[in-house]
Amino acid sequence: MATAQHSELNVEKLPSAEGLRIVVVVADWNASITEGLFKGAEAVLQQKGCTAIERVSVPGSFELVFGCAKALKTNPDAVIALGSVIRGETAHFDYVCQAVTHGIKDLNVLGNIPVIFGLLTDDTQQQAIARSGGALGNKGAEAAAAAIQMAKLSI
Ligand code: DLZ
Repeated sequence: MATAQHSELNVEKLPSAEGLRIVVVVADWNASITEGLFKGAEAVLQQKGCTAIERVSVPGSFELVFGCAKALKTNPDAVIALGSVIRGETAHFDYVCQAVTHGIKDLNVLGNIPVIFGLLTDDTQQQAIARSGGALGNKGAEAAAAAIQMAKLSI
């Protein structure tokens, strides 16, 4: 199980995002959580000078992979997937989490544009609140930082 850790997000140290076009695909399920994730991502992108942030909505986290695949066809510099899956009483949680994880991994392996994994997979709503702008930071902000770093990756 992941321990409750506050990440070391240092926005100052990130490269500039000026000139980048970033598509952010956001799931509507658990909307108050995913809105917090989007706000965190948007703030970091704007702080680093990105003026081309495009937001796309999908119904739930399961649809993030399709949304990201479509976004990739528009040739952005990076795509960020933001969703929140909260464990319920059935195995549905595991199936959705695995499908999204593998789907986004496949998009990264098969393509040449980074797709960032900003999916919260929590046992409770309190855990999701803590990670979407609460006591444990904002995983959307961290996803945006990863997107900038990966878009600027030079090898
Ligand atoms: C159906 C469902 C359930 C039970 N829970 C969540 C959730 O916690 N987070 C989320 O993003 N989506 C959930 N969904 C919706 C599925 O992701 C998907 O949208 C539907 O199964 C339709 O394909």
